[in-house]
Amino acid sequence: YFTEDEKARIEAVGPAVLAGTPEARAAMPEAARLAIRAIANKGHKPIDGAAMDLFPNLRVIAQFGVGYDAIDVAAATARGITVTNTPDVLNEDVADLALAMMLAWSREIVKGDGWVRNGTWASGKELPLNRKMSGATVGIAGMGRIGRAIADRCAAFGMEVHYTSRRAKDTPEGWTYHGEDVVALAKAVEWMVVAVVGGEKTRGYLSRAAIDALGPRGVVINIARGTCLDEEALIEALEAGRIAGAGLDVFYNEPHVDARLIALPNVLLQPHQASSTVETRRAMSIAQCANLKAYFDGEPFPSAVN
Ligand code: 8YV
Repeated sequence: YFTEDEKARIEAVGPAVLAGTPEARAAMPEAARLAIRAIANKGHKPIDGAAMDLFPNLRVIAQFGVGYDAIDVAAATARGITVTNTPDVLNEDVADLALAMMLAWSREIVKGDGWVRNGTWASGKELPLNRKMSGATVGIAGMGRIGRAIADRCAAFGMEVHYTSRRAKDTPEGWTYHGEDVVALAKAVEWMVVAVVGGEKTRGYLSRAAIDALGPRGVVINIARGTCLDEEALIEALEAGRIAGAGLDVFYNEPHVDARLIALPNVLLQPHQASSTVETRRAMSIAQCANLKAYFDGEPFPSAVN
C-alpha cells in the first residue's frame, strides 16, 4: 500500500485515483478508465495484458521497486506501454538486510534476545556456541548491482567470494566466477545468497540440485524473489538436515509463508522488508514519480525497462 507521503508525491504529478485491486479497476466508469494514462504500481500483484486493456489510453506503468516481475512486460510492450522501475536506490538496504540475516542466523541473535528477555540467561544457562561467519565462503547467485553490494560487504567480513552471472564481472582479485553453473557455485561455498532478478527466466534458479550440493553446512539467504529458488526442495533439504539453515525475506506465496518453514527452528524469516527503510522508500517514491513526471512532460524516462 502507498503511504500518505507516497500518495501525495504521486498526486503532485497529476490527479490520481486509488484502484489497487482488479475489482476496483473493473468497477471504474468507462470515462474514468479512458482518462487513465499512467499507473503507479506498488507491490507484487500481477498486472497482465487484460488488466492493461481496461485502460485504452494507458502509456506508462511505473513500478515502485526494482523488481518488475509482477508486470507482464511483453504485454506492455505490445500495447506501446512503457514500464519503469526504481533501480539502484535500494541496493545498499537490500545488501544490508542480506548481511543482517547472515549475522543474525550465524550468531543466533533472535534466540539470544529471547534468552535475555525470558530469563533463561539469568537462570544461569549459557547460549550454546554458534557459528562463525567472518572468513567463510559465500556464493552470490546473480552478480548484478544488488549482488555486488552484498559481495562487497561479504568481502569486508573476510569472506571468500564466489559467484554466478551471465557474464564475468570486473571484480577484486580472488573472486571466483562459476559461469551460470549454480551447482558448481553451491559445491564451492557454505553460504549461498540469491540475488538474481525475478521473473520466469529465473524461476527455480537455485535448483534442487544446487540446494543439495550446498551440503550440511550450507545456509541459503534469499532477498530476491520467492520464485528464484525451488522452495519445495529447500523445505525438504531443511527438514532432512541436508543443509544447515536459511534466512528468507521472500517467499512463493507472500504474505502467506509455508507452515513448514514457520515450524523450522533453523530458518530466519523476514516479511519482505529489504528495501523498507524510511530513507530508501522515500528515494524509491521519488524515483517512481520522476518516471511518471517524465512521461507527462514528454521527457526521456529515467529508468524504463522496455
Ligand atoms: C518492493 C521489492 O518494491 O524493489 C523490489 O523489487 O521487492 C521491494 O522493494 C516493495 O516491497 C514494495 O512493493
